[in-house]
Order: sequence, then structure tokens, then C-alpha cells
Amino acid sequence: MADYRELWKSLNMDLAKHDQLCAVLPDMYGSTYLTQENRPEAMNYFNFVVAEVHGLRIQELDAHKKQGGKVLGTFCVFVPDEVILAANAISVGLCAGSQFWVPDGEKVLPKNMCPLIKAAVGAKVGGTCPYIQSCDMVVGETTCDGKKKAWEILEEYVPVHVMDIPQMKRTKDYTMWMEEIKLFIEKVEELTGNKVTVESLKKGIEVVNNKRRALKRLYDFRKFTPSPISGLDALLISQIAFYDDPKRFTAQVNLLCDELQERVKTSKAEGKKRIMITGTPMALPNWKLHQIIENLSAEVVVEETCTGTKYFENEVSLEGETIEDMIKNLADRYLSINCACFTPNDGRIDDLLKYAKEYNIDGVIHSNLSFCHTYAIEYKKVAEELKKAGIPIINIETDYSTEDSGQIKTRVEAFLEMI
Ligand code: BJ8
Repeated sequence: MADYRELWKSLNMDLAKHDQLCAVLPDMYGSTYLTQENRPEAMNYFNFVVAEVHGLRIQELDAHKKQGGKVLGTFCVFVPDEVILAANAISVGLCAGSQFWVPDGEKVLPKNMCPLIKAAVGAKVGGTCPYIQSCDMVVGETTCDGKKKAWEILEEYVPVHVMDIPQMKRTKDYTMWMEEIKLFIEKVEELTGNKVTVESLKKGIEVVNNKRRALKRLYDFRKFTPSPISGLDALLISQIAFYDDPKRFTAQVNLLCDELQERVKTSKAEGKKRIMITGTPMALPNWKLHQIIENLSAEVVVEETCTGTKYFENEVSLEGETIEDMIKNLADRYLSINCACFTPNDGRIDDLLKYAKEYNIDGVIHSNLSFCHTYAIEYKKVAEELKKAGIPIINIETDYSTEDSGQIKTRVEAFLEMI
């Protein structure tokens, strides 16, 4: 990576602490990713993005800000990126997936809470993530209790706008959600000084729909046996989707898909078990479970998570001529996401059963970040319904530390033998 120290300094980062992170990431990436055999050529772009993860993209955000543009950070796939794009702002995903940020998070948050929240807040408290340092505003949301209350603390460090996300999907919840999107548009207009018009919103919708379509295309290739791309690589692409330039990212995913199109013509099945992951999201650089699974005789072929299908399934309709029409289209698409924060959340079970068939799954691994109660509680129902359909499932509760890796490996090994 080139020298970005001046840029990081201008973002008020703790350079010494940040150096510690920069020192471990390349090795971690090398041993997880670069040791994989027979990777698609087009993965080179994504290797490059990771190598420059705190460099080149941050420079792009800086250039955008110097021209008067704004950067918004998000923590949940419910926040409509289309609105941010329509106001000529940039959106970056801020969920954090490394133990590195957890101790700083624990300085201001209770220890016994989800590591994703602790890491995301810790990155700001410690001044060690150039993405959150680049944000003019972050957008929180009222999904789980942990996040909801964490925004009150994060607000002490950076301006926060919180979107009130319904917890049910009744008609009145749709109405309330449309109101919430309207308020978000006003907030983004106020921050950027740019009006969100029907035209600009349609353009934003097109950009994000194209990204969704490319990811869907990628996932469709994973339905082949064997999948022409590892689960680790597919996960990385989903993680990068949250902060790369959307048009460039879409073009690169489509390039990769063109290569996969050729690969599936010649690849031969190796008898690996086909695994679906479901549960809590895996933010960059959380590759732990995929790495354990794929080092055994199995391949992850789909993730029913927010770093997977929930991110790209269902497009936003472009039908209609008014801003209200577009808001309704956004509300419809976003409320089709089946997060465990909703009650009831039967749509998630329908999705799981559908994907199990489509991806020809041998077994499901429910990945649950420690202290995520909504997903932990929902596991019971998910397991019952999958077992009824004859689909084996296990639950793995874990955090970002590596201490439990050996134990998880033993459990996954036993599960693979059993299925
Ligand atoms: S739509 S999954 S991105 S809320 S893991 S912080 S729920 S305690 S991340 Fe999520 Fe939006 Fe739902 Fe997706 Fe809380 Fe659970 Fe932690 Fe979570």
C-alpha cells in the first residue's frame, strides 16, 4: 500500500494504533485468501481492493469531500443507499468484523453485547477506521436494542441520524416506513444541500439495482456443482460491496461472472458438502467460519445473511412518476428484507427453504454472533422448520476472537460427517 499517513492524519486518526491493524491484515488476508487454489483471475481486482482498503478508496472519499460532496456511513441494509446517491453523496458500510476494534468499543459499551456493535463503535472511539473518520454523518437504525442504544453513545463522536425501522410488517408499518424514508430524504438534502428529485432518485435506484443484479448473477453461479467460486471469495465480494464505488464494483463483479460462465463448462464435482450459512452478518474481515468450513471437505454456496442474499435480493421498482411513487417502491423493497428484528419473521424461513432447494444444500450452519438475541431466539423456529423439511442444521455461536476456532472446527467436522 502507498503512503497515506498524511491523509490519515488529516482524518484525526490514531496513527500508532492504526499501524498495529495495518501490520496484521496483510498476513491474515494472505493466509486466508491467497492460499486458496485455482481462484478466478478476476479476483485480482478484489485482492487489490483489500490491499488498498484503507488507502485508495479513502483517497476517493477525500477527493469527493474536497469538491463539496458528503460521505454517509451506514450499519444496516435497511438504509436506502439510493437516497444517498440521489443527493450526490457517497455511502459506506461501517459494520466492523475484527476483534481489533472490540476493546475500544468496550470502553463505552457493556462487554456482554454483540461484537459487531462493539467493533463498529470501537473503531470510532479509537480513531482507527478511516471510513468512519471520513463520514459527515452516520445513519443508525432501530433494529436491535444493542444498536438502538449504541447510537446515543456514538452521537458523542459523530453526527448520527437514526431511522426508525418498524418491527412488524402490517399496513400501518408500511405507512410509517414511508414516512421515515421521507424524513431521511429531507435529512440527506439538508446535509448535502442537494435536492433529491424523481430523476436523481431513479438514477440512484438504477445504480443500486445494477449492483444487486450483478451479485444475483454471481450467486446464481454458486448453484452449480461444484461452485465455480469459493464461499470465502463470494463472502469477500459481498463485504466489499458495502464500500466500493457501486458502478466500478458492479462492472468488476460482472467481469468475474463472465469468467465463471466459462469455468462452469469444465469444472468437475469433487464430492464436497454444500453448505448454506444463515444468521448474523459477517462484516469485513470476519472470515472465520467460512475458512473453517472450506478447510474441511465442504463449500459454502450461499449466505442467507445481510452479507449475502438479504443485501441483493429484490430490486426497487422504477415504476411511477412522482417522488411518492419512488418512496413507495423503496419502502416495498426494503420491507421485504427478513431480519430477525421483525416479529413474526416467517419470510426468513420461506427464504431458507427456497435457497436450500435452489442451491442444492446438504446442510445449514446457523452463525450467531454472541449476544445477538434476535437471531439466537429465532434459531429455534428456523431449526424446527428446516428439520421438518429434512435439512440438517447446527448453530454456531461465536464472536470475533480466534479462541474458539478449534472447538468450532470439531463441531463442523462432526456435522459434515453426519450429513
Ligand atoms: S437487517 S441483520 S444489518 S439489523 S448481529 S447488531 S441484529 S445484535 S446486524 Fe443487522 Fe440490519 Fe438485521 Fe441485517 Fe444487532 Fe444482532 Fe448484533 Fe446485528
